[in-house]
Amino acid sequence: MRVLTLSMALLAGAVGTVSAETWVIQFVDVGSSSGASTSLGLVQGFPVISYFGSSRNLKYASLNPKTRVWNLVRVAAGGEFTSLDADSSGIVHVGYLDADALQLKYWRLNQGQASIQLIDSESGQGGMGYYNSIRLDGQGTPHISYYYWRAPNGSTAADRLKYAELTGSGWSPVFVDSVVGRGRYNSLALDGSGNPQIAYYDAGRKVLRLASRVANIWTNQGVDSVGNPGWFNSIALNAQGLARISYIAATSNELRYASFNGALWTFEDVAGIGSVQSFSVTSLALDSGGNPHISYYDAGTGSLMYASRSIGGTWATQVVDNSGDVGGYSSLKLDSQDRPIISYFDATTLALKIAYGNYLDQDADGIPDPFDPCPTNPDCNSNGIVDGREGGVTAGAAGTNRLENEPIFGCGSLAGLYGNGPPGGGAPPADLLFLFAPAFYLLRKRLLRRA
Ligand SMILES: [Ca+2]
Ligand SMILES: [Ca+2]
Repeated sequence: MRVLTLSMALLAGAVGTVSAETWVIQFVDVGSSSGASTSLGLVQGFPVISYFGSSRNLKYASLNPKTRVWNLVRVAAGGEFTSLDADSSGIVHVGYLDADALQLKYWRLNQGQASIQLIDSESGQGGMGYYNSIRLDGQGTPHISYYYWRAPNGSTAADRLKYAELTGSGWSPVFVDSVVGRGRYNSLALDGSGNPQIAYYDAGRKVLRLASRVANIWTNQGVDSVGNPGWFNSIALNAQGLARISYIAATSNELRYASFNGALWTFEDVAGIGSVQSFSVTSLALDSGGNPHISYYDAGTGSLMYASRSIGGTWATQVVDNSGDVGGYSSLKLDSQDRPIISYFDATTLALKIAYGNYLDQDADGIPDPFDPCPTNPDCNSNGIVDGREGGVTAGAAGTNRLENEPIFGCGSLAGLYGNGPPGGGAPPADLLFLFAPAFYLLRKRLLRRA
């Protein structure tokens, strides 16, 4: 049985216990056309972000707890879509697509010691696609859901949802759902016993699905089939292990929220999103009371948005940032006081940004007091630039270890896609657009700028 609740998006603070957040916004990486595909974590309360840096690199930004400076590291060539989780001991785990090799890889950072492992690959022309989601269980063991995109013969008609977890020193990939056409958008959550649940999109039937594994047996169910739902989903589990999922219904261009009570699903249309773009990622987090909070992109206004629902069941939405075209690929976390922190892509300045909700910022320089090395002077280095707009510094000797040292534009050239010239005579094939969306987007931006 389907229960649909339409809720008006109320002005923030108008009703209920949801208060209007104040937002402090900082530029994290302003170089190398950075920021698409971001994933946020917190290490002892300090934010860390894995992200995609042009032309195709996995990058990593971490706020140094001692210096309060953002350190930026280029981790690996080929890295595109990433997901990050940090365990309680401060070890950072990142899953990412190596889009050069179409391999799913794992980067682990422990107190400055880094390593990369191959999670899954395919022979011939085969390989993995865009979306992946990594989560840690109570023991700090990483689990990841991802998308098998292309078969060895180059066919994309065998695409399916996969899952792997680290067992001992190796990964054990399995197909979660044997039906093709499923898994392009996927997100993973683990319950208190480490049992995985994966929300994913069924492109064949245009259905949001949920797969779960109990006692080593995978089952799945259709969740929602109204309005082409399930795009850019993000899953979280409540204290009872029941799924909550944010996602986009693509026909109605709506942000929707689904919650399960063990027998029935309830659906709420939260807000309109204008239109669906390649970076219209939603990101869901539950606060300590189990209330949902969602960051998302409104393409109608080019804004980063934030939606919260109070205990009373009323959704409030709020503009977080609307300076330029911002808010794609957002990633939301709540800190120990349930304050929201969001990483996202600024498509106008091509920067990685972060927004902090309800943090104090005495000098209004975009850096919250707890993270500001100079909390009462907005231009501490007297260079005429407000400190929060400067971005971080590329880590060298004083920063995190660098694994690879390739030049910014040295790898992953789009020339392989388009020959030596830019794409002309129509759009690239949909599957390429999908896989290389950030790279294509950045290329288009550059071409438009030159024009
Ligand atoms: Ca400040
Ligand atoms: Ca300055």
